[in-house]
Amino acid sequence: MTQSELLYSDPMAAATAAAHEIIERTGVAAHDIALVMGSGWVGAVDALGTPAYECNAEELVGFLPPTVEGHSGKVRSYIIESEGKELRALVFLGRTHLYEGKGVEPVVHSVRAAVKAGCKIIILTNACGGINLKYSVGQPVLIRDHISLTAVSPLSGATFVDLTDLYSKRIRAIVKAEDSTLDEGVYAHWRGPTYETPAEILMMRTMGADLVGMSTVPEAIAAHALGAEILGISLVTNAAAGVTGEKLNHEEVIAAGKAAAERMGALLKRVIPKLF
Ligand code: 8IG
Repeated sequence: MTQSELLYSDPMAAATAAAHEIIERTGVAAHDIALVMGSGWVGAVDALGTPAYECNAEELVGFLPPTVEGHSGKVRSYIIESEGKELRALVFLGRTHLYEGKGVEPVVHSVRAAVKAGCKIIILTNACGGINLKYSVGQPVLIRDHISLTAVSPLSGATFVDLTDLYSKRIRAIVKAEDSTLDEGVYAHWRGPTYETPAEILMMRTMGADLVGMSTVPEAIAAHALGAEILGISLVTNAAAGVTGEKLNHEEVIAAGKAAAERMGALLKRVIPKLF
């Protein structure tokens, strides 16, 4: 069986195989936390220092080559030392999205591998559109809850997982204690690759969504189902369709992300030791 066949026929076995490769390559028996860095967030990892290990994701079982600009497809291992603690962080630079059309298995493969490699907490970052009129471009927002508009779940079978506290209240409280300016919002998951129409954004706002993006939700569900605690942080990099009358483009996304990356990287470095 090829690696790709294993990913689709037995995704958990593929995740376990990737985790064993990570353990072997890094020499770390159990990582503590994983971070998935979305569009524009790659600069935030500079604050974590120099990685102890790095490889291209596609060298590991079940990972696809990257397809989107700004998603470099690297896996890194960091040592985070603070307050007398020494933590191991697994960092994924870039992710696979539903809009790539390869199904949900590759989308959630990294977080499953991370949990299998020991991670108890998963930090999911993304760039998104702001639906709530109070947000400005470049503002990071903690995800409080989500609305899945894709009808896609990474789970199948009779796995009735409770999602009441999907985005950990405990972790959100710790992060907000560190930075009281951080707001919280509801993230709507849109398959893409098209952005929304203005009418769809009005629908989402009416439903109670504050943010809209094309990632994070399947990963949060898959990691939570395996028992991990989740923190989601969205960087508002554009006003959603119809909010300002401007058209949306990918360059705007990359530029706004870079500007906020430094501040968020420093925040993550301070916060991570406080989570354990
Ligand atoms: I960055 O406005 C980013 N990602 N669906 N809509 C959706 N995804 C996004 C948007 C947006 N901005």
